[in-house]
Amino acid sequence: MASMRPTETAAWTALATHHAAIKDRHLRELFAEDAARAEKFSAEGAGLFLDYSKNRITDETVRLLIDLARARDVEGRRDAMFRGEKINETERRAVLHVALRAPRGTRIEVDGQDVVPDVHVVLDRMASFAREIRTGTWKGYTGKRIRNVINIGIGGSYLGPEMACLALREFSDKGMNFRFVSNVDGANFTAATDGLDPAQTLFIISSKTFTTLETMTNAATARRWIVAGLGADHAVARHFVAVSTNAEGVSKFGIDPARMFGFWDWVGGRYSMDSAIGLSSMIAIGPERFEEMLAGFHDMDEHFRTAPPERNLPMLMGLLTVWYNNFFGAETLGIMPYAAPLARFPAYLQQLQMESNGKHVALDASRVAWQTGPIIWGEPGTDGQHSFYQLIHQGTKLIPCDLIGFCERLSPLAAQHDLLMANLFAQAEALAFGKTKEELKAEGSPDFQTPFRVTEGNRPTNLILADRLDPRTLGSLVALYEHSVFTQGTIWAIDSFDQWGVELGKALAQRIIPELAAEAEPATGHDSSTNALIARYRGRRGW
Ligand code: G6Q
Repeated sequence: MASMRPTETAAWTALATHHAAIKDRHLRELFAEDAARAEKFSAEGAGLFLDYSKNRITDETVRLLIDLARARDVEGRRDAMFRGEKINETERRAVLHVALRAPRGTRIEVDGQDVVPDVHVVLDRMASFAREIRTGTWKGYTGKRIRNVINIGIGGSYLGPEMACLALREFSDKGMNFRFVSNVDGANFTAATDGLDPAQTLFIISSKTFTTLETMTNAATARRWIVAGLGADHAVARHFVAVSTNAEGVSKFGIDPARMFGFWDWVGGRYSMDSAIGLSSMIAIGPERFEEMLAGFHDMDEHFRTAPPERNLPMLMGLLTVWYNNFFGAETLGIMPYAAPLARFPAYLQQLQMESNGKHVALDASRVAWQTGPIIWGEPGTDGQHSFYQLIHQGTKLIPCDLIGFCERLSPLAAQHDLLMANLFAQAEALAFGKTKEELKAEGSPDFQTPFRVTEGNRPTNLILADRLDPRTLGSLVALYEHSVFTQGTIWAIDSFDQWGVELGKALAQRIIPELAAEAEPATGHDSSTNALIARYRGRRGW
């Protein structure tokens, strides 16, 4: 059994000593010393190539980080996850998103029962429904075919499908529109339905619990929109399907359970884009392409399960995050995809990582005495270069970044792809090596300006390079981060699979909702600030 406290392991102490010894070393020196550095610090798996040589590490760092992984038994806990053990300890649940992409015939048991056949039953039902929609066999209430698919869901029931919809647009049915409603702000629903014909619109109500305030509110609004638009209550049957684990809630809402696509309590919301929550993605790209995406996920699962730590992409990336987070005191991690279709990938990873590892209680129920999950943020390159990269290059904070690029272009504009990739490589180079006073002088920089133009470099990056942004690669990329998050959470001895802070958030507004009603007495039960804000809002909302 691994020690509960990572900081008490010999590996942690050794890393702290090692950090003191190398923290001031510059990537310029490290590269100058070792001609084989790029080759040594790169690894490949599941279609992804990782160059991690521009990190502030030496052979010794990697060795010690792997010692830490061993001391925390990352491999043992990984195997326990794959075996279906209940490693989500605070909810006493198995953590089996890996079963969602297990090929037919694989056996993964939860409480003695093989779950893989159930996964494929749902996938098959999704596939036949997706085909009906894509071919137009499925008709709306008035007999028109469906052209618009709107996913109503939030958090884990939204971010993955929306991210994938943008990322895989090139592979999608261009004759259809895919839109997403997540926010309880009515403006979201209004914009998503703007200009759409209800007769051609299908709503997918995606909610694991089927109780989430935002989703239930938007689902009710959608039902009214369909009934008003088509003039009949029973139009609902042809225009709504559900994705949920709550069959009773679904049927109470008025959706026939035969039109519900299920999943299971061992799939966490933020780990669910490859479950039935991905129904909108499957309708967009078709069942075959969706299967390719699952194969990409599975490729990375196999890589994570079998590759030795020194060549294991998710382990290496997880360990590097720990290195900066816990030893350099870095607070954030930037995710910069050099691919416009990955515009929502940083937001997706923000939930995946921050909801998983934003925890302050260790598995032994004591408060952690070490930093846990970093703040995740990011925007696509090259856009970010014209805004916040300034702070990464010349600010006072250390911000490790993951830069992601693809060798093949998806757009027909070949020359532009070279420009994009040139920027990616140039940024990684500039962040690592910077520009010295001497170099600037040699380039003719005026003396008064030179000090301000110096960039120190020594800013670490991981560079992930894949051949093509396609469904299979997207699956591998998401699984890479899922398992990196797992590695980090295991090192930090926290439960990466609960989300008690989110549960709290779900309850918080409930007390204030009735206090906003027109006929309610003025609120007095809160602090003076909250009471006054409620009063001001009620006085000014304009109705
Ligand atoms: C994910 C979280 C959270 C959840 C949403 C939606 O891991 O638990 O983001 O996905 O709150 O929940 P429902 O799917 O139950 O509506």
